[in-house]
Amino acid sequence: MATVVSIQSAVAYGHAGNSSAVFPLQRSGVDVWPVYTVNFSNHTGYGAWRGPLIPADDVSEVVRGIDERGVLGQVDALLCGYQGTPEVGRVILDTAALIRQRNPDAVFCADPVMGDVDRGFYARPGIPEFWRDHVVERADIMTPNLFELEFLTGRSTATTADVLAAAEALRARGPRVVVVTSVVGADASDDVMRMIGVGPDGAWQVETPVLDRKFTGSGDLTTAMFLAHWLRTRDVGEALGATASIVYSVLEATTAAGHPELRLVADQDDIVSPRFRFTAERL
Ligand code: PXL
Repeated sequence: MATVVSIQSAVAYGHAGNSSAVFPLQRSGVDVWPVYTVNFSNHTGYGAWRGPLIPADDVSEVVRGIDERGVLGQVDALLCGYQGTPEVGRVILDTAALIRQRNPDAVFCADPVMGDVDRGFYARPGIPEFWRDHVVERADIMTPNLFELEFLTGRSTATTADVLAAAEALRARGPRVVVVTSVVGADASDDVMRMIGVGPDGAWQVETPVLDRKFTGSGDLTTAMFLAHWLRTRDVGEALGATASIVYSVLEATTAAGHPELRLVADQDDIVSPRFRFTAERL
């Protein structure tokens, strides 16, 4: 069984950050040690929310407490996403270094959550630059959406070749594996959504139908599932296919239920045996 430390937000209502990642990881057989960065009522996509950002020193104390149990060497991966402040970003980088010290084989999987084509940048000022200037060079796996990939690399991505070139440019700066999510359009049909994964053994893509609504927390679910299946298979194509199958199935169930938040609990069987199956193809 894999073990993951996941440093992300908590929301009481709904599913984003750790509230979107922890249960699906557990349901996939991954032991998760969640560390929280904010304690919000709901995700920020609602435009209003309440509850505190957790100060960086407090986040750091929680990690230190885990280390004092002498167990960080058991950790296979550190997962991180939405960051409330750049100070918490520094704690995440320190944690990545500490885990690597305790287990040199551990991987650091970072989802550079900062914005998307619909909302633009929603991370607080300084966060996008922190990702670009400090996290990219330290991460082993990164899962930007197309909007985030363009910011991180300063490239525009009108075609599949552009997406691949940008993903390779990001890989050249650090991460061994880059998974680009929410690839719509470019030179493919407008009714498919693609994920494109690039790793040491080449590039892969997987296509799913576009669902006619927006979701929050789906990126957090995607990164968590990719990490779970990457740890299981160490194969970009396999992990991409499994991830697309699970995420599309959950989003389809959420859409059918007309629910504003991901149907992760009601639809949990799709995490283990998704009703819809997609396979990645080589690019
Ligand atoms: O899905 C990313 C995310 C995570 N955590 C919180 C958020 C969001 C996106 O809006 O608001 C608290």
